Amino acid sequence: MNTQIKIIKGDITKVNADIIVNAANNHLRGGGGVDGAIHRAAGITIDKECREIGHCATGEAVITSAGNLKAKYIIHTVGPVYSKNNNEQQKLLYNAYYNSLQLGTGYNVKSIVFPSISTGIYGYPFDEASTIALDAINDFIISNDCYEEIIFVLFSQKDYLSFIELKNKIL
Ligand code: AR6
Repeated sequence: MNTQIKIIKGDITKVNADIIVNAANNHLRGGGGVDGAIHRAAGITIDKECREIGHCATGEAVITSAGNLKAKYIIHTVGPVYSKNNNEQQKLLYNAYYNSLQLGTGYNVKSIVFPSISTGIYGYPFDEASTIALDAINDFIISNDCYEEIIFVLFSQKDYLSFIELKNKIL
């Protein structure tokens, strides 16, 4: 099976996919940005599941049901807070994507959608973060073909156009 990489613009809570990935915080408490939007749309059962799990280390991923969303699952991953020239952070951002993809393979799903992790409140420069995201996805699909579709959803027109340009360069 060939995995398609799709890039769309819009609100992740409206995207049709089996798994929605959330850019969460270590305590799994719904925050602002995409995390807040996902928790609001999914409803209170997700808050409860997240409280039971309790914690997610940066670069790791955990899974819950998707509550009121159309998706089957939400994978909550935590990206790093940006600071300049930090190799460890690059690796943690890479891991956030890779570990989310890996975790989803155990759930008999065909599609997964990512937001642009760490590029909002956590301050990662968009192009740098997107390059890491594309590298992680590329590495993953070389040895795994369980997803029919890996989707990126970008919130702004500017991010959407930049991401397409980077994808054309990298993949
Ligand atoms: N759909 C798609 N993308 C969105 C949406 C949406 N509804 N809303 C925002 N974005 P951020 P982070 C984009 O800040 O940097 C939370 O408080 C946004 O434009 O949501 O990883 C958590 O609890 C940006 O490009 O995530 C953590 O504390 C991208 O999503 C912290 O923020 C990521 O922005 C995580 O910060």
